[in-house]
Amino acid sequence: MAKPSRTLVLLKPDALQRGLAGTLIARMEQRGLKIIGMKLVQIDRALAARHYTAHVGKPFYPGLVEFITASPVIAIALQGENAVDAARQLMGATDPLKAAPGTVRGDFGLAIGRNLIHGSDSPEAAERELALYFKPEELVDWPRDTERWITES
Ligand code: IDP
Ligand code: MG
Repeated sequence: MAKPSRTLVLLKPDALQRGLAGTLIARMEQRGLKIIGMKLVQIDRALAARHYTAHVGKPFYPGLVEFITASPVIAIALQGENAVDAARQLMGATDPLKAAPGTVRGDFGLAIGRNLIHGSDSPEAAERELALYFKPEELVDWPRDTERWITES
């Protein structure tokens, strides 16, 4: 049985500007991932720097900060078996032109700097990133009545 894990997803400013938030949330629900936290957040430069600390100094970093701080994001905490991997698979490759059809980036994106969605890339990154957006009490570990129809646990 896979270990339940948590992950952080951000619907980036382009997703909200384009009116795709509901569509993208629906994809996560349909996949069976359980939402345990969600909020609208205006990311400031300080939070952007903490979130994207691994990318500081890269050529695309200044543009990335401009983009992610340009208008609000929706931060979503997901929980489920292999939540990190499932969310990454649902997002698709970083470059939308390399993302498979059926993924968010493959279906809705064209440009690497406008790729709609963020997902943590490991359980360790997920816990670090979740703490940037959510207080512990804002994450609700609720029992889902349909759980046995979605997982075998
Ligand atoms: P990921 O979002 O698929 O995990 P990362 O390599 O962690 O990809 O990069 C973080 C974000 O930085 C990407 O989602 C994208 O928005 C942006 N980014 C990464 N590489 C480039 C690039 O070469 N040009 C422009 N933006 C980039
Ligand atoms: Mg990443």
